[in-house]
Amino acid sequence: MKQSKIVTIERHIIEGERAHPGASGEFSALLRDLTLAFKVIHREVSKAGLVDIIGLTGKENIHGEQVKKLDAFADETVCKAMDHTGHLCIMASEEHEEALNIPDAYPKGKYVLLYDPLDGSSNIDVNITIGTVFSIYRRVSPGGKGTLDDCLQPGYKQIAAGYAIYGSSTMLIYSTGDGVHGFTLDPSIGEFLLSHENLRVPKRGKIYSINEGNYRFWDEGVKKFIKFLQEDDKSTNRPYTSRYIGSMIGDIHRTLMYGGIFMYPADQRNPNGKLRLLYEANPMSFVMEQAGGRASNGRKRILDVTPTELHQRTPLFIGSDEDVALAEEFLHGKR
Ligand code: P6P
Repeated sequence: MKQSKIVTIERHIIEGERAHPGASGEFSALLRDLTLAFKVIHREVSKAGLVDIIGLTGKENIHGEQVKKLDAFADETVCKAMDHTGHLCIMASEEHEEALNIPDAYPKGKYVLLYDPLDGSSNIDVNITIGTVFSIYRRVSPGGKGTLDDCLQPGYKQIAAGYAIYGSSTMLIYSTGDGVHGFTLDPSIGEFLLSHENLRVPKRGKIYSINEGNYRFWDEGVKKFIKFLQEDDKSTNRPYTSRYIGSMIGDIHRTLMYGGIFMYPADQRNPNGKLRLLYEANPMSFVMEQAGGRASNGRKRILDVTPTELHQRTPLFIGSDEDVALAEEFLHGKR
């Protein structure tokens, strides 16, 4: 029987590094360190119901949201896995108001890590898919401790981005700019194994994903777009199906795999949208574009937005190229 090639993420990272002559190996080591954090978070998420780690910490994060125990655990796990490695000059977490300086005792590196430790955490207690999202940039400051400018770079400057998704299986989906690759964790050996090489999002899908409970707050263009997708017109592959988990990781991962569009628009309550540019929109947009998809804030490409603050929010329209382009036509009043 032909033994299928077992490709661990470590092997995939090293082979990717060899494709970039002159690569220092430091970037590969950074990615490997990050995958350790994902394995530790997977272990806690997979037994969350059995130990006293679901429920609330009694604290609020800077967004006024209740911090779940698993949120706090995931945040600390990523921070502790990365702060001493010498790869990073600074980090920023969706759970912390300020950027996270690398402790003085540790060497400073040439990379920047931005992360959302556990996106979708409001779903933890009901066993719905959640995930950890990350972005990696090269530093722009000259040396030593990193600065806020290192964190406030436009998304097209990302050199890698991806997410761990804790669902029916735990997967790691990431890109370093050479396409998107998916790895499935085999808990029996504790390795992420290549399971989805060169993921490509369909040019057009049949699924739209949005919280329809916000209908009354939407702009007219969004309302018209959703109504258009719901019309019965087989010649243009409509009506679409609606799917909404309420966990961005799950909704966008499904969109990546099946095609279609995920939307969290600005509305009368959230004039800048709800999702965070640095920790959610930028990394997911980098991955989606690398898979042949598209990501917009309704007016411009997400990755072209230059951030002005760590926790700024953005409207997000992300998924199949043709579906996002169609949404933009409705948003611009062209349809
Ligand atoms: P709503 C989860 O709290 C989250 O940040 C994203 O994961 C998700 O897409 C969104 O909020 C859901 O928001 O307003 O539809 O409940």
